[in-house]
Amino acid sequence: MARVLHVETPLRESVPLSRIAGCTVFLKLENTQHTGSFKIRGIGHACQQAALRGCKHIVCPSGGNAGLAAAYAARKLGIPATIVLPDNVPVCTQERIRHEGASIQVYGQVWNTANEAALCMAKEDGCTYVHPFDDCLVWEGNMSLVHELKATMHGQPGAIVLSVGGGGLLCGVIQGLREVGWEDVPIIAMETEGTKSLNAAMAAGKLVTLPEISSVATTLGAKCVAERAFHLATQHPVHPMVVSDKQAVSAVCRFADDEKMLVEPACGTALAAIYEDVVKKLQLSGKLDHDLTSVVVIVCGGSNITLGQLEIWKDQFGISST
Ligand code: PLV
Repeated sequence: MARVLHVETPLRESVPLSRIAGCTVFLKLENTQHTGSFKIRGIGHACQQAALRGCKHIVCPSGGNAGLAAAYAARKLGIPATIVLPDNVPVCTQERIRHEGASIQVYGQVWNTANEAALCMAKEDGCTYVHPFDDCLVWEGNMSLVHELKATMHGQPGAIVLSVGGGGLLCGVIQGLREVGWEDVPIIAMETEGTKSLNAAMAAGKLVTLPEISSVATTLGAKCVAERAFHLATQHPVHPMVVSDKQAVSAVCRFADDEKMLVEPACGTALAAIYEDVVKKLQLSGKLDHDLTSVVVIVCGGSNITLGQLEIWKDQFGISST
């Protein structure tokens, strides 16, 4: 019997963010998942299906959060797991993964290198390779988020804001919107300058592989988005937008002050759509309606953050405390 490994997350109206945006902002609090990010939805579903097919060992290459989700899912399903990480994943996340009972292998400086190593390891008999974003089971699992929105909201949102790494969340959200009949809800797809693989692909009209990843939003660091993410983004009203690392970190700080929650820069990247007036600018340029009923921000969460690390980034970017 398949078991659901994610929880239904709260949808909370944010007065501070609504005041900034000039319309009602709802926060879909994926940071409240057991493993601290939305990743458990898709990864949990993929691991479960692997277990049903008799998988003996899960191998997952990750920037941290997918690995944590895979380690949690594997523990719940009683399967051993190996999580393959690049060397920029902080100790705090590595420890959480180990505490879930998984073993860790560290390869290279970016997710793509860790992924190559994971693909080799997964050739062993009985191993199942779980991709963090480019897998139809992952998209299917991520769709549950939209079904929850449909069940909780009184009408369809005016727009949805989310971060894009490899585009697994984007795929799940677009597929979910189609399934609930909300296919005209625009998506604001946020990336940092150093991880802008979707922005680059949309500008070029084809998939683009970035020469390097350079951003504090490490979990958005996929050199190329999934083909399906690019394909869906050309069919759906998607506005790909970019913020700087400083803006992403500043959003993390302001969100902690406003909502008393600590998230990593990958999530700050989505929150910066409100804090840096990205939504307002899209309205002014006529790309989004002037009178948006509401905006839903997917607070994707993330474990790659500590108060100590935040202090270091604040110093690095010259962000003062409020
Ligand atoms: N993180 C993946 C890929 O990293 C991972 O292995 O953890 N927000 C957070 C907090 C994330 O952890 C991720 C992906 C994203 C957003 C982006 O999701 P995606 O890849 O589905 O677009 C390299």
